[in-house]
Amino acid sequence: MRLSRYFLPVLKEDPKEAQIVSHRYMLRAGMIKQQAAGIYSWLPLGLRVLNRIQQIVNEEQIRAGHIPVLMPTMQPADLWRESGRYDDYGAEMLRIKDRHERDMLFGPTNEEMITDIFRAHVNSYKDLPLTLYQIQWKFRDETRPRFGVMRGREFLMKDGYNFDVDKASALHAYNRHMVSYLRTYERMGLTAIPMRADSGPIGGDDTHEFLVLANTGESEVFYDDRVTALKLGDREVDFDNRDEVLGVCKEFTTLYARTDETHDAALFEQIPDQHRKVGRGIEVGQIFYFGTKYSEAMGATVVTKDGNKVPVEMGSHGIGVSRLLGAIIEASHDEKGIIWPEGVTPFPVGIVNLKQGDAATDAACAELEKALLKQGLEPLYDDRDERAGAKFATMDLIGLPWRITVGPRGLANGVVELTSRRSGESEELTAEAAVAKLVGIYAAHR
Ligand code: 5CA
Repeated sequence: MRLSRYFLPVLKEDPKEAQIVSHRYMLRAGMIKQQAAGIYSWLPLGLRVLNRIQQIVNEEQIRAGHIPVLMPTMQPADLWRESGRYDDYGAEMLRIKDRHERDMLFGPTNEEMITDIFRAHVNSYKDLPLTLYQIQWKFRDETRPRFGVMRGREFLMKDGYNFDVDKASALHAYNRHMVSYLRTYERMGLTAIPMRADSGPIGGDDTHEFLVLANTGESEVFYDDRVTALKLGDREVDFDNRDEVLGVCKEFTTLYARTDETHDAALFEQIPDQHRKVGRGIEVGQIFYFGTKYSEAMGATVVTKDGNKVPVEMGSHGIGVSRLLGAIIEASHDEKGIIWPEGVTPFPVGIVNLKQGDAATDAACAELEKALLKQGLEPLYDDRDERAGAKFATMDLIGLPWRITVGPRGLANGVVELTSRRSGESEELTAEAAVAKLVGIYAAHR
């Protein structure tokens, strides 16, 4: 992509409505535009990151054996009357009447609808276990939408639902989600800590939230700081092996880590002083086990091996896909702008041409662009007729993790400059060596 032809409406001034750094940078970098309170358009750069995040979520769900579906955003109220939540959900639910005066709503979550799909098509233990998930827009008429995509009214969520024949199998599904989420967030360059939480309007007795530590987070968190050092890494987990999956969950949930909703002061005091921490966190996901809450109310049953008809065991599992952009920026930025982790960056590398219009420099940039494209690394090439300082400032603001700077002086010596956004360090090397180095770096992320 050439910047001269792209749509990157960068703002020079800090937008005054933005109270936190991620919101400020998303507006300044031309990633989103607000259309109403808590409702945003996704501009090209923001959409690229949103798509990367969705891709990672999809890959990790499929790795865990979960199956994608897509349900509508609009739902009939009658489904929610069956579960009893139509009255319970309150003012957060956006209620709409169609032209026939039928009660509809913009879905805030999909337990009822997925249960309806299940009961229409599945009735035997032989078809279980089954986990269906989607990535779809949700609407919650939040009292205080704020911080940009962090607390939106319309927001993108991955919501997954497991169906199992008994409680032990459903708890395995819960654990499987926990492990798949750990890997999902790590691939995005995040440390997200599973914390025991409260189940709120979804219901049920087992639930964990995943929190990214950040002082702008909306939740107060209490934890043993040794949890922040735990990493799943690229170890292979057999998602069908219940003991192995449970083992990973135990590894990540044994140290104390809770939100204020479930905080236990007595337990907390037992943590050694130097590891006992109170902080704030951004909730980027939550998993729930709620058993037969919805299946019983809505008549979703299966026949077991012994021929008994039982309500199916369920849980639901969410990831805040659009919120993740905010969380990643809160966790990874400096005073110049965003620093995207390689896993989610909108472009893997930027090219800065220091002397636009100079035939040799233009040709070297075009050739570099071609070589990168050939390796599947689409660069954002700043080919505008601008000062070097302005080009660097744009690159720093939009946060591509790598930049290649091409100028006549370097070319005279046969080199370009490769700069890391994170460390600020540069090295001079041939264009071929720069491409090879980036190929190596991104091999671990794609
Ligand atoms: N049905 C369950 C799981 S599928 C559910 O709705 N869970 S939830 O309420 O915890 O939402 C899942 C995730 O969506 C949250 O962890 C959070 O990351 C994200 N989320 C929730 N509300 C908002 C919002 N107003 N703006 C942006 N993201 C949100």
